[in-house]
Amino acid sequence: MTNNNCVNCVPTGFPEGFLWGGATAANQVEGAYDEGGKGLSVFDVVPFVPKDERSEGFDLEPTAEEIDAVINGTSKHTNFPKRRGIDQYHRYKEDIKLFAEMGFKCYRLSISWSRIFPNGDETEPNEAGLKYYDNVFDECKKYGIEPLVTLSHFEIPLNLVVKYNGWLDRRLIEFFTRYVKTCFTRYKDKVKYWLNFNEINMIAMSAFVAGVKTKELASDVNVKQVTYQALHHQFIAAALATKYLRKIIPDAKIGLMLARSLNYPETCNPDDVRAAQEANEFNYFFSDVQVQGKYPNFIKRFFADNGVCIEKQVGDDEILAEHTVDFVSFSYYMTTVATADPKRATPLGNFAFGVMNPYLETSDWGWQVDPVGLRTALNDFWDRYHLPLFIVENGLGAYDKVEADGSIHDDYRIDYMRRHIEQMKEAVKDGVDVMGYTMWGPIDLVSAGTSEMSKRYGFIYVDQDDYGNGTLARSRKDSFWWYKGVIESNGEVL
Ligand code: BGP
Repeated sequence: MTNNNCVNCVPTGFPEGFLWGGATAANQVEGAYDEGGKGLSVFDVVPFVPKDERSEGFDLEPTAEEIDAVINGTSKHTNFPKRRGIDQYHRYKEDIKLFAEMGFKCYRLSISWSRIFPNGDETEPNEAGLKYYDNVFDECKKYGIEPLVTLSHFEIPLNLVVKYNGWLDRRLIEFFTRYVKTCFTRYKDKVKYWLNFNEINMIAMSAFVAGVKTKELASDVNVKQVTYQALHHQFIAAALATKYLRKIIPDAKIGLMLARSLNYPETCNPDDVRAAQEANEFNYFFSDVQVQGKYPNFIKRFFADNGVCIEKQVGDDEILAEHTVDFVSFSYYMTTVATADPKRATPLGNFAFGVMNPYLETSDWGWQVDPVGLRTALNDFWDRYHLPLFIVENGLGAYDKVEADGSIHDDYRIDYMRRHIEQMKEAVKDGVDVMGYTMWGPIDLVSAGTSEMSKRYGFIYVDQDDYGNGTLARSRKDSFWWYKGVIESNGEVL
């Protein structure tokens, strides 16, 4: 019970208007990679590689020859799952209707840049691409679902990769600015919540997500130099997106998006504690710049130690300082354990590096499940920034079994979600301002890291396998009904 005369009054649950929903990305759901005038995007050339042939960690980058071969149709690969997604391009009405049935207040989706500017560097947008998203937003509106739109979810037009080496080239700022202004102008009456770059810190794991072909660099080139130069261009572009949003849709809000990595020290050995602190600071670097409007001192030390010198132009500092974000959004899947002994650290999940935590369970894909860590991560963020927080990805990738009658009893998914939502609620009670929760993959989709369909996140099952076989029919898993109840009760019935 909240007593307004009492200094220690705390919220007892989720606020009214809390944005419950789910999140997807164009390249993982839309398919129709060459329809409606769309150009190729970077993930359209990433093939499916079976588990036993895959390298550990996050390595998606094809070589320049492989990209050429895909473009010329001479590639040895034939299975490119992100080209087909789950065919949402043709089925968005059915999918949004199912989201509405669960009671979604918000649907996070991305615009595919190469649907709007097929080559990325032309001056006029593609009307068919713009129209597609008009239809999608109208469909959301029909059910009172608020769209939350990511401008760039690892979806850089392939032409910008081939011709400019992606974000390494400063001209990308101009192209991106043209694209975001086009989107803001077109959708100003339909979209009030925007995100700039999905998991902007993923660039540190793979610069290819920003279109930079690191495999082609000469052996004496410092990959870190290239990576952080490309990132600098993204930071400027993100700040300019804020600037133009304020002009074009003054009542809209824009957030950054970070892959949140909370690092625990392996022991209380001060060296391990310091290793964890460094890892946490490194994670915060990507959000600090966008919230505080400048590069933090600790990263300048990191740059100096690693021979990185960011080339900036006159005015860059002012752009960063003047156009910071309105809210902080992040994905949360796992936590990591930092050690001072680099020999003991190994890749974990898509983006993490560290040692296994003996106190946590591990998913079928080796991701360590840590609901309490979500509460800690939320509190840490809040203490640092005092800006509204939005969990825009959280979920469990798992194998599902379809019973003879078509039902899917995914109690493991319900258990995962329940425990995370409980901890999110604890954070709300701690006084953290959380504006919403869009779990990842409300409908099964193609995995970002592995291009698998069999790694399923959804409340809605999609009949398709890793090779594109299946009817694409949608069906409700047990978790569908559970999440509906969660939203209906505003998080009271878990
Ligand atoms: C994040 C991405 C998403 C999503 C998710 C799950 O890194 O922003 O696009 O896919 O991770 O990862 P995966 O699909 O590899 O299981």
